[in-house]
Amino acid sequence: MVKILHLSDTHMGGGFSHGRINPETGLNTRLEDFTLALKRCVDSALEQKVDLVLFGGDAFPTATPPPYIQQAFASEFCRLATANIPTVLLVGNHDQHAQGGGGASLCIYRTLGVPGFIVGDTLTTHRIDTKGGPIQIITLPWLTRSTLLTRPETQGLSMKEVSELLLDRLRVALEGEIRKLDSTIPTVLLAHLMTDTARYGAERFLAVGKGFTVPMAILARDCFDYIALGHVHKYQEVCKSPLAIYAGSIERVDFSEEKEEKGYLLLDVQKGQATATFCPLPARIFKTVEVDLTKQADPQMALLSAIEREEITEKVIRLLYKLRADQVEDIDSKALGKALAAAHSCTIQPQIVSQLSRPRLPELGVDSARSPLSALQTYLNNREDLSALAPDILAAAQGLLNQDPHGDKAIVAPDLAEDFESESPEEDEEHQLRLL
Ligand SMILES: [Mn+2]
Repeated sequence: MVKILHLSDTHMGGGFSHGRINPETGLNTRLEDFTLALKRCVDSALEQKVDLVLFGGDAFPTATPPPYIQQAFASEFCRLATANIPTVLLVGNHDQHAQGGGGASLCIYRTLGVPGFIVGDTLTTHRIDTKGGPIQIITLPWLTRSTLLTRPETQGLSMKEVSELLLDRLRVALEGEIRKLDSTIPTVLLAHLMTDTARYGAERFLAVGKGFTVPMAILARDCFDYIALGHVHKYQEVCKSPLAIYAGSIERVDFSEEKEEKGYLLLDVQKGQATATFCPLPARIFKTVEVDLTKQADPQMALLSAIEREEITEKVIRLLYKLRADQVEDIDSKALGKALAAAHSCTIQPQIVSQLSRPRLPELGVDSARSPLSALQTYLNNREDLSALAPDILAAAQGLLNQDPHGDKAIVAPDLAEDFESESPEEDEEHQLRLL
Protein backbone atom coordinates (compact mmCIF):
# COMPACT_ATOMS: atom_id res chain seq x y z
CA MET A 1 0.00 0.00 0.00
CA VAL A 2 1.32 3.43 -0.98
CA LYS A 3 0.58 6.38 1.27
CA ILE A 4 0.20 9.57 -0.78
CA LEU A 5 -0.22 13.26 -0.01
CA HIS A 6 -2.00 15.09 -2.84
CA LEU A 7 -1.97 18.89 -2.92
CA SER A 8 -2.47 21.38 -5.70
CA ASP A 9 -2.77 24.98 -6.89
CA THR A 10 -0.43 26.67 -4.43
CA HIS A 11 -0.50 29.92 -6.48
CA MET A 12 2.41 31.28 -4.44
CA GLY A 13 2.65 35.02 -4.97
CA GLY A 14 -1.00 35.40 -5.96
CA GLY A 15 -3.71 37.50 -4.34
CA PHE A 16 -1.34 40.19 -3.06
CA SER A 17 -4.11 42.80 -3.23
CA HIS A 18 -5.72 41.06 -0.24
CA GLY A 19 -2.59 41.40 1.88
CA ARG A 20 -0.32 44.13 3.16
CA ILE A 21 3.40 44.47 3.69
CA ASN A 22 4.60 42.87 6.90
CA PRO A 23 6.97 45.53 8.31
CA GLU A 24 9.05 42.86 10.05
CA THR A 25 9.77 40.80 6.94
CA GLY A 26 9.09 43.20 4.09
CA LEU A 27 6.95 40.50 2.50
CA ASN A 28 3.31 40.63 1.46
CA THR A 29 1.30 38.90 4.18
CA ARG A 30 -0.55 36.82 1.61
CA LEU A 31 2.75 35.26 0.50
CA GLU A 32 3.35 34.45 4.16
CA ASP A 33 -0.14 32.91 4.41
CA PHE A 34 0.41 30.75 1.32
CA THR A 35 3.87 29.73 2.51
CA LEU A 36 2.45 28.74 5.88
CA ALA A 37 -0.25 26.65 4.18
CA LEU A 38 2.40 24.92 2.06
CA LYS A 39 4.52 24.39 5.17
CA ARG A 40 1.57 22.68 6.87
CA CYS A 41 1.19 20.31 3.89
CA VAL A 42 4.88 19.40 4.00
CA ASP A 43 4.78 19.06 7.82
CA SER A 44 1.91 16.61 7.40
CA ALA A 45 3.79 14.63 4.71
CA LEU A 46 6.72 14.27 7.13
CA GLU A 47 4.62 13.49 10.22
CA GLN A 48 2.46 10.97 8.40
CA LYS A 49 5.56 9.48 6.78
CA VAL A 50 3.90 9.40 3.37
CA ASP A 51 5.57 7.40 0.58
CA LEU A 52 4.87 9.92 -2.18
CA VAL A 53 3.75 13.53 -2.68
CA LEU A 54 1.75 14.52 -5.75
CA PHE A 55 1.45 18.20 -6.68
CA GLY A 56 -1.37 18.94 -9.12
CA GLY A 57 0.05 22.06 -10.79
CA ASP A 58 -0.17 25.87 -10.75
CA ALA A 59 2.72 26.53 -8.37
CA PHE A 60 2.70 30.28 -9.11
CA PRO A 61 0.29 32.69 -10.78
CA THR A 62 2.73 33.16 -13.67
CA ALA A 63 5.53 31.16 -15.32
CA THR A 64 8.10 33.75 -14.30
CA PRO A 65 7.71 34.32 -10.55
CA PRO A 66 10.19 36.63 -8.81
CA PRO A 67 13.13 34.78 -7.20
CA TYR A 68 11.97 35.36 -3.61
CA ILE A 69 8.65 33.67 -4.41
CA GLN A 70 10.36 30.72 -6.13
CA GLN A 71 12.51 30.46 -3.04
CA ALA A 72 9.48 30.33 -0.72
CA PHE A 73 8.11 27.43 -2.78
CA ALA A 74 11.45 25.64 -3.11
CA SER A 75 12.37 25.86 0.56
CA GLU A 76 9.23 23.91 1.51
CA PHE A 77 9.49 21.25 -1.21
CA CYS A 78 13.19 20.89 -0.46
CA ARG A 79 12.25 19.38 2.91
CA LEU A 80 10.63 16.47 1.04
CA ALA A 81 13.83 15.85 -0.91
CA THR A 82 15.81 15.88 2.34
CA ALA A 83 13.40 13.34 3.85
CA ASN A 84 13.72 11.11 0.74
CA ILE A 85 10.03 11.42 -0.11
CA PRO A 86 9.53 11.07 -3.87
CA THR A 87 7.61 14.03 -5.27
CA VAL A 88 5.92 14.62 -8.61
CA LEU A 89 5.48 18.27 -9.64
CA LEU A 90 2.89 18.57 -12.39
CA VAL A 91 2.86 21.57 -14.72
CA GLY A 92 -0.37 23.58 -14.75
CA ASN A 93 -1.57 26.30 -17.09
CA HIS A 94 -0.16 29.07 -14.91
CA ASP A 95 3.25 27.39 -14.91
CA GLN A 96 3.70 27.30 -18.66
CA HIS A 97 5.53 30.11 -20.32
CA ALA A 98 4.03 31.37 -23.60
CA GLN A 99 1.43 28.59 -23.73
CA GLY A 100 3.95 25.78 -23.38
CA GLY A 101 6.47 27.04 -25.90
CA GLY A 102 8.75 28.67 -23.34
CA GLY A 103 9.06 25.85 -20.83
CA ALA A 104 7.83 25.82 -17.24
CA SER A 105 9.22 27.29 -14.04
CA LEU A 106 9.09 23.86 -12.38
CA CYS A 107 11.52 22.32 -14.91
CA ILE A 108 14.40 23.80 -12.91
CA TYR A 109 13.94 20.92 -10.41
CA ARG A 110 14.71 18.40 -13.13
CA THR A 111 17.64 20.44 -14.40
CA LEU A 112 19.09 20.59 -10.90
CA GLY A 113 18.52 16.87 -10.46
CA VAL A 114 16.77 17.24 -7.11
CA PRO A 115 16.79 13.67 -5.71
CA GLY A 116 13.41 11.96 -5.95
CA PHE A 117 11.80 14.88 -7.80
CA ILE A 118 9.95 14.32 -11.06
CA VAL A 119 8.59 17.16 -13.19
CA GLY A 120 5.44 16.27 -15.12
CA ASP A 121 5.56 18.50 -18.17
CA THR A 122 4.66 15.82 -20.71
CA LEU A 123 2.10 13.04 -20.96
CA THR A 124 4.15 10.06 -19.87
CA THR A 125 4.36 7.29 -17.24
CA HIS A 126 6.78 7.33 -14.31
CA ARG A 127 7.48 4.20 -12.29
CA ILE A 128 8.43 5.14 -8.76
CA ASP A 129 9.74 2.75 -6.13
CA THR A 130 8.45 4.04 -2.82
CA LYS A 131 8.84 2.72 0.72
CA GLY A 132 5.25 1.48 0.40
CA GLY A 133 6.02 -0.40 -2.83
CA PRO A 134 6.20 0.40 -6.52
CA ILE A 135 3.61 2.66 -8.16
CA GLN A 136 3.20 4.15 -11.62
CA ILE A 137 2.14 7.74 -12.14
CA ILE A 138 0.87 8.99 -15.49
CA THR A 139 1.47 12.74 -15.67
CA LEU A 140 -0.94 14.76 -17.79
CA PRO A 141 0.06 18.43 -17.66
CA TRP A 142 -2.15 21.26 -18.86
CA LEU A 143 -2.76 20.67 -22.56
CA THR A 144 -2.21 23.38 -25.10
CA ARG A 145 -2.74 22.96 -28.78
CA SER A 146 1.04 22.91 -29.29
CA THR A 147 1.35 19.88 -26.97
CA LEU A 148 -0.37 17.42 -29.27
CA LEU A 149 -0.98 19.29 -32.51
CA THR A 150 1.19 20.95 -35.13
CA ARG A 151 0.44 24.35 -36.59
CA PRO A 152 -0.60 23.12 -40.08
CA GLU A 153 -3.08 20.72 -38.45
CA THR A 154 -4.93 23.53 -36.70
CA GLN A 155 -4.80 26.13 -39.44
CA GLY A 156 -8.21 27.49 -40.32
CA LEU A 157 -10.00 25.47 -37.63
CA SER A 158 -12.42 26.99 -35.14
CA MET A 159 -11.68 26.79 -31.39
CA LYS A 160 -14.30 24.06 -31.10
CA GLU A 161 -12.73 22.02 -33.89
CA VAL A 162 -9.29 22.41 -32.35
CA SER A 163 -10.64 21.22 -29.00
CA GLU A 164 -12.19 18.15 -30.62
CA LEU A 165 -8.98 17.35 -32.44
CA LEU A 166 -7.02 17.80 -29.20
CA LEU A 167 -9.39 15.42 -27.39
CA ASP A 168 -8.97 12.81 -30.13
CA ARG A 169 -5.19 13.06 -29.75
CA LEU A 170 -5.46 12.85 -25.99
CA ARG A 171 -7.54 9.66 -26.26
CA VAL A 172 -4.90 8.05 -28.48
CA ALA A 173 -1.93 9.24 -26.41
CA LEU A 174 -3.53 8.16 -23.12
CA GLU A 175 -4.36 4.77 -24.62
CA GLY A 176 -0.70 4.45 -25.60
CA GLU A 177 0.38 5.03 -21.99
CA ILE A 178 -2.28 2.68 -20.63
CA ARG A 179 -1.10 -0.18 -22.85
CA LYS A 180 2.42 0.14 -21.44
CA LEU A 181 1.24 -0.07 -17.81
CA ASP A 182 2.34 -2.84 -15.50
CA SER A 183 -0.96 -4.37 -14.47
CA THR A 184 0.44 -5.79 -11.23
CA ILE A 185 1.16 -2.48 -9.47
CA PRO A 186 -1.10 0.47 -8.56
CA THR A 187 -1.55 3.34 -11.02
CA VAL A 188 -2.39 6.99 -10.46
CA LEU A 189 -3.26 9.54 -13.13
CA LEU A 190 -2.01 13.00 -12.10
CA ALA A 191 -3.68 15.60 -14.33
CA HIS A 192 -4.14 19.36 -14.56
CA LEU A 193 -7.34 19.99 -16.47
CA MET A 194 -11.01 20.93 -16.37
CA THR A 195 -13.40 18.01 -16.44
CA ASP A 196 -17.04 18.17 -17.41
CA THR A 197 -18.10 16.94 -13.97
CA ALA A 198 -16.32 19.75 -12.08
CA ARG A 199 -18.14 22.56 -10.38
CA TYR A 200 -16.21 25.71 -11.06
CA GLY A 201 -14.24 27.51 -8.43
CA ALA A 202 -12.00 30.47 -9.13
CA GLU A 203 -10.58 28.86 -12.22
CA ARG A 204 -13.64 29.86 -14.17
CA PHE A 205 -12.28 33.37 -13.86
CA LEU A 206 -8.58 32.58 -13.90
CA ALA A 207 -8.61 30.65 -17.14
CA VAL A 208 -11.35 32.28 -19.17
CA GLY A 209 -11.03 31.39 -22.82
CA LYS A 210 -7.74 29.58 -22.31
CA GLY A 211 -8.84 26.09 -21.77
CA PHE A 212 -11.02 23.30 -22.81
CA THR A 213 -12.92 20.62 -20.98
CA VAL A 214 -11.94 16.95 -20.86
CA PRO A 215 -14.92 14.61 -20.44
CA MET A 216 -14.57 12.44 -17.32
CA ALA A 217 -15.45 9.47 -19.55
CA ILE A 218 -12.04 9.75 -21.27
CA LEU A 219 -10.21 9.66 -17.92
CA ALA A 220 -12.30 7.21 -15.88
CA ARG A 221 -10.50 4.03 -16.87
CA ASP A 222 -10.47 0.85 -14.77
CA CYS A 223 -6.69 0.69 -14.83
CA PHE A 224 -6.46 3.83 -12.67
CA ASP A 225 -6.64 3.33 -8.92
CA TYR A 226 -6.79 7.06 -8.26
CA ILE A 227 -7.01 10.23 -10.35
CA ALA A 228 -5.27 13.17 -8.66
CA LEU A 229 -6.51 16.43 -10.16
CA GLY A 230 -5.40 20.04 -10.18
CA HIS A 231 -6.79 23.24 -11.74
CA VAL A 232 -10.16 23.81 -10.06
CA HIS A 233 -9.66 25.63 -6.75
CA LYS A 234 -12.67 24.13 -5.05
CA TYR A 235 -11.92 20.80 -3.35
CA GLN A 236 -14.26 18.18 -4.77
CA GLU A 237 -14.69 14.57 -5.76
CA VAL A 238 -15.61 14.38 -9.44
CA CYS A 239 -15.77 10.60 -9.95
CA LYS A 240 -16.32 7.64 -7.62
CA SER A 241 -14.98 4.81 -9.73
CA PRO A 242 -12.16 5.28 -10.16
CA LEU A 243 -11.88 7.82 -7.38
CA ALA A 244 -11.04 11.24 -8.89
CA ILE A 245 -10.53 14.29 -6.69
CA TYR A 246 -9.55 17.94 -7.12
CA ALA A 247 -7.46 18.80 -4.05
CA GLY A 248 -8.27 22.48 -4.62
CA SER A 249 -6.05 25.41 -3.70
CA ILE A 250 -4.30 25.55 -0.31
CA GLU A 251 -5.32 29.17 0.44
CA ARG A 252 -8.03 31.46 -0.91
CA VAL A 253 -6.74 33.18 -4.02
CA ASP A 254 -9.68 35.58 -4.34
CA PHE A 255 -13.26 36.25 -3.21
CA SER A 256 -14.72 33.58 -5.47
CA GLU A 257 -13.25 31.11 -2.92
CA GLU A 258 -14.82 32.87 0.07
CA LYS A 259 -17.07 29.94 1.01
CA GLU A 260 -14.74 27.09 0.02
CA GLU A 261 -12.90 24.88 2.45
CA LYS A 262 -9.16 24.64 1.77
CA GLY A 263 -6.87 21.68 2.36
CA TYR A 264 -5.04 18.68 0.94
CA LEU A 265 -5.61 14.92 0.72
CA LEU A 266 -4.02 11.93 2.38
CA LEU A 267 -4.56 8.67 0.49
CA ASP A 268 -3.92 4.98 0.79
CA VAL A 269 -3.61 3.54 -2.69
CA GLN A 270 -3.25 -0.09 -3.62
CA LYS A 271 -4.07 -2.15 -6.69
CA GLY A 272 -7.83 -1.85 -7.21
CA GLN A 273 -8.48 0.39 -4.23
CA ALA A 274 -7.98 3.94 -2.97
CA THR A 275 -9.23 5.69 0.14
CA ALA A 276 -8.93 9.44 0.61
CA THR A 277 -9.09 11.72 3.64
CA PHE A 278 -9.49 15.46 3.17
CA CYS A 279 -7.37 17.42 5.64
CA PRO A 280 -8.58 21.01 6.07
CA LEU A 281 -6.09 23.87 6.36
CA PRO A 282 -6.84 26.93 8.51
CA ALA A 283 -6.90 29.29 5.51
CA ARG A 284 -7.39 33.01 6.09
CA ILE A 285 -11.07 33.88 6.20
CA PHE A 286 -12.58 36.05 3.47
CA LYS A 287 -15.82 37.82 4.34
CA THR A 288 -18.13 39.94 2.22
CA VAL A 289 -20.21 42.52 4.10
CA GLU A 290 -23.13 43.72 1.96
CA VAL A 291 -25.28 46.70 2.91
CA ASP A 292 -28.12 48.41 1.08
CA LEU A 293 -28.19 52.07 2.15
CA THR A 294 -30.71 53.37 -0.38
CA LYS A 295 -33.56 53.43 2.15
CA GLN A 296 -31.45 54.57 5.10
CA ALA A 297 -31.93 58.07 6.51
CA ASP A 298 -28.43 58.05 8.01
CA PRO A 299 -26.29 55.99 5.61
CA GLN A 300 -23.02 56.51 7.47
CA MET A 301 -24.52 55.27 10.73
CA ALA A 302 -26.14 52.30 8.99
CA LEU A 303 -22.82 51.39 7.38
CA LEU A 304 -20.87 51.66 10.62
CA SER A 305 -23.34 49.54 12.54
CA ALA A 306 -23.29 46.90 9.77
CA ILE A 307 -19.49 46.73 10.14
CA GLU A 308 -19.80 46.58 13.92
CA ARG A 309 -22.10 43.56 13.70
CA GLU A 310 -19.39 41.53 11.90
CA GLU A 311 -16.38 39.84 13.44
CA ILE A 312 -13.71 41.27 11.13
CA THR A 313 -10.47 40.79 13.08
CA GLU A 314 -7.65 39.49 10.83
CA LYS A 315 -10.11 38.63 8.06
CA VAL A 316 -9.96 39.79 4.46
CA ILE A 317 -13.02 42.01 4.24
CA ARG A 318 -14.93 43.18 1.20
CA LEU A 319 -17.45 45.90 1.97
CA LEU A 320 -20.10 46.28 -0.72
CA TYR A 321 -22.70 48.96 -0.27
CA LYS A 322 -25.46 50.39 -2.40
CA LEU A 323 -26.39 54.03 -2.10
CA ARG A 324 -28.23 56.77 -3.94
CA ALA A 325 -26.29 59.52 -5.70
CA ASP A 326 -27.54 62.09 -3.20
CA GLN A 327 -26.15 60.01 -0.30
CA VAL A 328 -22.55 60.02 -1.55
CA GLU A 329 -21.63 63.07 0.48
CA ASP A 330 -23.00 61.53 3.67
CA ILE A 331 -20.30 58.84 3.63
CA ASP A 332 -17.14 59.60 5.57
CA SER A 333 -14.58 57.20 4.14
CA LYS A 334 -11.98 58.08 6.78
CA ALA A 335 -14.34 56.89 9.51
CA LEU A 336 -15.03 53.73 7.47
CA GLY A 337 -11.32 53.00 7.28
CA LYS A 338 -11.10 53.39 11.05
CA ALA A 339 -14.03 51.04 11.63
CA LEU A 340 -12.35 48.43 9.41
CA ALA A 341 -8.88 48.82 10.94
CA ALA A 342 -8.99 45.43 12.71
CA ALA A 343 -9.44 43.61 9.39
CA HIS A 344 -6.41 41.99 7.76
CA SER A 345 -7.18 44.00 4.65
CA CYS A 346 -10.29 45.47 3.12
CA THR A 347 -11.73 46.49 -0.19
CA ILE A 348 -14.55 49.03 -0.23
CA GLN A 349 -16.85 48.95 -3.23
CA PRO A 350 -19.69 51.50 -3.25
CA GLN A 351 -22.34 51.08 -5.91
CA ILE A 352 -24.48 54.05 -6.83
CA VAL A 353 -27.99 52.94 -7.64
CA SER A 354 -29.30 54.69 -10.72
CA GLN A 355 -32.37 56.83 -10.14
CA LEU A 356 -33.38 56.16 -13.72
CA SER A 357 -34.13 52.53 -13.13
CA ARG A 358 -37.62 53.26 -11.82
CA PRO A 359 -40.46 51.71 -13.79
CA ARG A 360 -41.45 53.53 -16.91
CA LEU A 361 -44.86 55.03 -17.41
CA PRO A 362 -46.92 52.45 -19.28
CA GLU A 363 -47.96 55.11 -21.81
CA LEU A 364 -44.27 55.55 -22.63
CA GLY A 365 -43.60 51.89 -23.39
CA VAL A 366 -41.05 50.89 -25.98
CA ASP A 367 -43.63 50.33 -28.71
CA SER A 368 -45.22 53.76 -28.50
CA ALA A 369 -43.92 56.06 -31.20
CA ARG A 370 -44.27 59.56 -29.83
CA SER A 371 -42.74 62.87 -30.60
CA PRO A 372 -40.49 64.20 -27.85
CA LEU A 373 -43.05 66.87 -26.99
CA SER A 374 -45.95 64.47 -26.59
CA ALA A 375 -43.71 62.19 -24.49
CA LEU A 376 -42.95 65.16 -22.25
CA GLN A 377 -46.65 66.02 -22.11
CA THR A 378 -47.42 62.43 -21.01
CA TYR A 379 -44.73 62.62 -18.35
CA LEU A 380 -46.06 65.94 -17.03
CA ASN A 381 -49.61 64.55 -16.95
CA ASN A 382 -48.32 62.02 -14.46
CA ARG A 383 -46.57 64.60 -12.30
CA GLU A 384 -49.14 66.56 -10.40
CA ASP A 385 -46.43 68.25 -8.38
CA LEU A 386 -45.10 69.86 -11.56
CA SER A 387 -48.48 70.99 -12.92
CA ALA A 388 -47.79 74.64 -12.16
CA LEU A 389 -44.55 74.46 -14.11
CA ALA A 390 -45.88 72.34 -16.97
CA PRO A 391 -46.66 75.17 -19.46
CA ASP A 392 -43.21 76.70 -18.95
CA ILE A 393 -41.48 73.33 -19.25
CA LEU A 394 -43.32 72.57 -22.48
CA ALA A 395 -42.50 75.99 -23.85
CA ALA A 396 -38.85 75.59 -22.94
CA ALA A 397 -38.77 72.14 -24.55
CA GLN A 398 -40.38 73.54 -27.70
CA GLY A 399 -37.71 76.25 -27.68
CA LEU A 400 -34.95 73.65 -27.37
CA LEU A 401 -36.34 71.59 -30.20
CA ASN A 402 -36.59 74.61 -32.48
CA GLN A 403 -33.14 75.75 -31.59
CA ASP A 404 -30.23 75.59 -34.02
CA PRO A 405 -28.06 72.81 -32.54
CA HIS A 406 -24.89 74.67 -33.51
CA GLY A 407 -26.07 78.01 -32.26
CA ASP A 408 -24.79 79.49 -29.01
CA LYS A 409 -28.13 80.39 -27.44
CA ALA A 410 -28.74 79.49 -23.81
CA ILE A 411 -30.10 75.94 -23.49
CA VAL A 412 -32.57 76.71 -20.72
CA ALA A 413 -33.87 80.15 -19.90
CA PRO A 414 -32.16 81.15 -16.62
CA ASP A 415 -35.43 82.05 -14.86
CA LEU A 416 -36.88 78.64 -15.66
CA ALA A 417 -33.76 76.87 -14.42
CA GLU A 418 -34.17 78.70 -11.16
CA ASP A 419 -37.74 77.51 -10.90
CA PHE A 420 -36.56 73.94 -11.31
CA GLU A 421 -34.26 74.22 -8.38
CA SER A 422 -36.61 76.00 -6.04
CA GLU A 423 -39.74 74.04 -6.75
CA SER A 424 -38.65 70.48 -7.39
CA PRO A 425 -39.67 68.56 -4.30
CA GLU A 426 -36.94 65.95 -4.60
CA GLU A 427 -33.49 66.21 -6.00
CA ASP A 428 -33.54 62.97 -7.91
CA GLU A 429 -36.66 64.03 -9.73
CA GLU A 430 -34.98 67.21 -10.75
CA HIS A 431 -32.11 65.10 -11.99
CA GLN A 432 -34.48 63.00 -14.01
CA LEU A 433 -36.15 66.05 -15.54
CA ARG A 434 -32.84 67.43 -16.69
CA LEU A 435 -32.04 64.21 -18.43
CA LEU A 436 -35.41 63.97 -20.08
MN1 LIG B 1 -4.85 25.83 -13.38
